[in-house]
Amino acid sequence: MLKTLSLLLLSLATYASASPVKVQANCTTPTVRRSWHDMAEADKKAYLEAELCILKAPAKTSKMPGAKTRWDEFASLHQLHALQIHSTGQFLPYHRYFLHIHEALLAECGYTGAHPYWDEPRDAGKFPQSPVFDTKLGFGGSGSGTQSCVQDGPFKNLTVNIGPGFTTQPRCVNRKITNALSSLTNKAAVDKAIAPTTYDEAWITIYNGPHLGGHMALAMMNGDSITSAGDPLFMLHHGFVDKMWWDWQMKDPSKRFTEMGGPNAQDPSTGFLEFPGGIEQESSMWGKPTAAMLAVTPDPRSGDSGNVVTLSHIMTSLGIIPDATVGDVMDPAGGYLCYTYK
Ligand SMILES: [Cu+2]
Repeated sequence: MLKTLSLLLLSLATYASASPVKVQANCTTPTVRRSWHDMAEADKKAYLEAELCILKAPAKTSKMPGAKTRWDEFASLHQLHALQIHSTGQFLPYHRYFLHIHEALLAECGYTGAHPYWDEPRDAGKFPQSPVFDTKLGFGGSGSGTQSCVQDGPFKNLTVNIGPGFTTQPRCVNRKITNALSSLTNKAAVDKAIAPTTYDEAWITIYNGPHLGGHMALAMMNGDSITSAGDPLFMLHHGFVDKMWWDWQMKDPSKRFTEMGGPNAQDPSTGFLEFPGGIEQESSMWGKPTAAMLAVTPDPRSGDSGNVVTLSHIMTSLGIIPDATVGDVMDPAGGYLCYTYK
């Protein structure tokens, strides 16, 4: 009996060290994610201060190649996963998990409030006037110079060491607003993006619609699909993308909180949906992952039995927070996550 018990304890301990065990709590009081427009001034300040703290904090793990700061480690995750979380079925769940990793980093820096998003349709067609670009209570405006470095706001003169593409070189936080493209995130575009009745169609219409529209209008980190997460504004844009998925799910919750699909890695002949030519041709733009990057990049089929994303698919942050499955993040108020949108 004693022997059985100690064997059991031993196997539990082995299991725990091999894969961190998640605590599955109930979600009784979800945090409310609000658009930047509607956040209290004090919350905006606290949020921006925490972002600055992450950008300045030294790296904590040695896993992400080229990362010097905590922010670099986070941006690196997006770079390492780039060819499996864009133009694939993983796009929505991984970016939802990515925002959850961001929440953990914000908490390390003392911010435990709700994650913000940007209700882009409110500002579509007039992005430059958005409160998001405020120099004191926002992210600063459009950058200038050859690198489009932001010239004002909290993120001016800060360095990110991840990117461009699959390189790791120091560069400024940068973006360039093209207002003519900002109408791509208007209400009509959102309605169209969340109109499909199957996940297989919806992830594509959200991806190609307001998601890409916002990226093109903002050109964060030189418009780089691999490392645009280096600009803190990315989190607000992807908060909006996550809300589109949630709005789509809420039209038929009993079905759509469990509906998953799509390929778990890019088709090499297609590559990114936003660029023609496939992975090989695209790599002339941003290079290829280095051997050090490939060594820590997870298998895109992780947890799936084939090439299609399932609820068992395992997502990783390389140790920043425990791994999670796609099933864990399907419902934002399901217990693993605990938030709602207003
Ligand atoms: Cu992304």
